[in-house]
Amino acid sequence: MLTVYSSDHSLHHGVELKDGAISESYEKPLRAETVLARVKATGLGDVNSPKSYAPSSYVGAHSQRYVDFLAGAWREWTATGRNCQALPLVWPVRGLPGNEMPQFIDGKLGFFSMDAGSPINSGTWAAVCSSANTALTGMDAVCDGARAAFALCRPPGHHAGREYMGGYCYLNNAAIAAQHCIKRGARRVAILDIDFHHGNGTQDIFYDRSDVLFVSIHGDPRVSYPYFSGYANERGMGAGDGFNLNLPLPKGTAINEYESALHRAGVTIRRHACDALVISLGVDTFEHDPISHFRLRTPDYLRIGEIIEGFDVPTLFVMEGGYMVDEIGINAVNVLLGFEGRV
Ligand code: SP5
Ligand code: ZN
Repeated sequence: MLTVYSSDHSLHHGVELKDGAISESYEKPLRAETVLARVKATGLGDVNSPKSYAPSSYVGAHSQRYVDFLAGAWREWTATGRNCQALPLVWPVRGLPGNEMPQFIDGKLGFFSMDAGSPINSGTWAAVCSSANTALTGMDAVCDGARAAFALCRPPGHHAGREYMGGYCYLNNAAIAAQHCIKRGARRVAILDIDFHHGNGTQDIFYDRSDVLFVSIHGDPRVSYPYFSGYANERGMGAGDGFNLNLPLPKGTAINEYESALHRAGVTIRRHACDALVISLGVDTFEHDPISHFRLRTPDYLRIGEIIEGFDVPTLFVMEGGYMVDEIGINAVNVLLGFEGRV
């Protein structure tokens, strides 16, 4: 299958608050390079660069003012005399009115974020655009008739909501691709999120819509990030009621229980009778992932790909998380090889 990849991802390299100190983020450039190396080593198929798309292509999944914020954040931050990474430090939580967009960058950072996991530096916007364009290019291939394509996106996207960044994410690549597919004439799209973490951003974007079904398999939010969404009783609202399915699983989940959840997801996805399927492909479900709690093993990812192929829908794979850098390439590409029947 076709892989879409841009080296522009490396323009973004973030920091992270960990154990009371700032350190290099788990979400680092080497991740994407490791996956690309594996794509080439296995002969998965051609590797193309993304086409360029206007930032207006990101509006729909996101609001115009949020896209404007991301595009201008670094300039506004450095205009205050600072040259370090920009991080939010105050948030409009329950009890604070929080409805008014602040005019100053420090306030905007909090207004447009869910956590301090998405730092902004000089290359962040360029990298974020290349990541979204990678997903859009992959979706164009699928809309043009490909059975499947792989968007090797970095930074990831599924924690980014309509108006907020967080969890290493800025633009929601999977949601932008799904929206693009609808814009190109698809009547129904499904997004299946198999990253370890709940895809809260994707849920947020499509929560009140019936055309884009969202299904997520993830660590129980009572004990896993992002903590404040991902419960089974979140089923959508208004026209979207019944078009959001969360399948939280306990710490320590291994392939048997995981496969059952995947089959449940498949039943709902088939019922949606969609024109295209987007897979938010995180491999932080791996047994040795440094920040997660599932116990999937390397061969399990082949099986996951086989099962997804059985859903029988044109499929765009969009790279999300996965932080065991030594294995991330093997595990992510195993899903794709499994899909192609190369097991
Ligand atoms: C795209 C994606 O996978 N984002 C994940 C963001 C997770 N951010 C919070 C990480 C907190 C990790 N703390 C666990 C420490 C284990 N030693
Ligand atoms: Zn994740």
